[in-house]
Amino acid sequence: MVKKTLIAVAAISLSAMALTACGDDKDSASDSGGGGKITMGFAQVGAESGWRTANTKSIQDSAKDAGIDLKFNDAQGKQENQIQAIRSYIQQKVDVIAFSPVVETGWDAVLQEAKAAGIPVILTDRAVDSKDTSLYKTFLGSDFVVEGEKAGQWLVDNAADSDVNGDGKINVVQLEGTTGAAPAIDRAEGFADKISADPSIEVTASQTGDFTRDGGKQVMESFLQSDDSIDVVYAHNDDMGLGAIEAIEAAGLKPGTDIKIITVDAVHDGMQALADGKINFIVECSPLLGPQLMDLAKKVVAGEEVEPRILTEETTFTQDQAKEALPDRQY
Ligand code: GZL
Ligand code: ZN
Repeated sequence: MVKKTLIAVAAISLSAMALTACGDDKDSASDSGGGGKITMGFAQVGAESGWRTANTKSIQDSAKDAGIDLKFNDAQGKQENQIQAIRSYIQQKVDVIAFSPVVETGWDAVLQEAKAAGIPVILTDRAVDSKDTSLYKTFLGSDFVVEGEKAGQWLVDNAADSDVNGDGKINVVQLEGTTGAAPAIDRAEGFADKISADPSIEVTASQTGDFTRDGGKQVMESFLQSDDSIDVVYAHNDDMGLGAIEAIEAAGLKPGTDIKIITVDAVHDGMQALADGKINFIVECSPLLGPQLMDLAKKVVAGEEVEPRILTEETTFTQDQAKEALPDRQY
């Protein structure tokens, strides 16, 4: 009896070992490190705005929820740092690379290296100008031209109330995002396209505030010093709009009343300013790309086909809508 039991026990433990062994084979075959976990290398732009902070949180939280091992790098807004991070992910043989390109140009070489290493790349948030779309599996993010169009259309629809100084012209100053960044290029393009429908609306000054509050404040200070007939500020993100508010108030003017303000993002502080009447209209740009990114990563690593372009859902907010939405906002 004892002998039979011993043989049975040995057989069970042998098969159990075989299972874990082949399990290991699967792991080493998919080269995804211990326990079949996917490893993702993410190269982030930086921490320049409230939007970016919310975007980073969404990516980090979603990786945890998805059981994906995330290697994360903050490039402090420098393209060379992002390229370096991507190269290090290639050396570490991660299963998938994702990043938000700080500017549109200069990515082909490093993307070729990732392709040669057989590591799939997912673009999030911002686009690249590479003509060879085989260099990345998909681009998940907003349509920034549409965001600019929504901002411009609001101004056209509200032109009558926007000529604050009553001189018959709607004098707009524009706070641009980071020079060369897709959102800056596209939000300017969409806005200009829509306001061309009304010749009384004119962008009389335009300068980059680099998507930061301080940048927006400094540029707005210089605009106010050189022009006392500004009716409207169009800021490519809430943070520069919030900086402009500081400059407008320091000049003894009422933001949202003496000078209308239109921004993009709809992060908490922007929505609060909108609810308080200091901003007049916000076009939403959702930073919550994490969950979709992790789903895409699993599909791409499994070799499944994915859509080449995935647009994020987003809306717009007036003052009343901001008051209503604020309590439930995640960021
Ligand atoms: C847009 C994103 C922009 C935000 C800014 O998707 O790239 O960068 O609008 C952020 O707030 O800095
Ligand atoms: Zn005017």
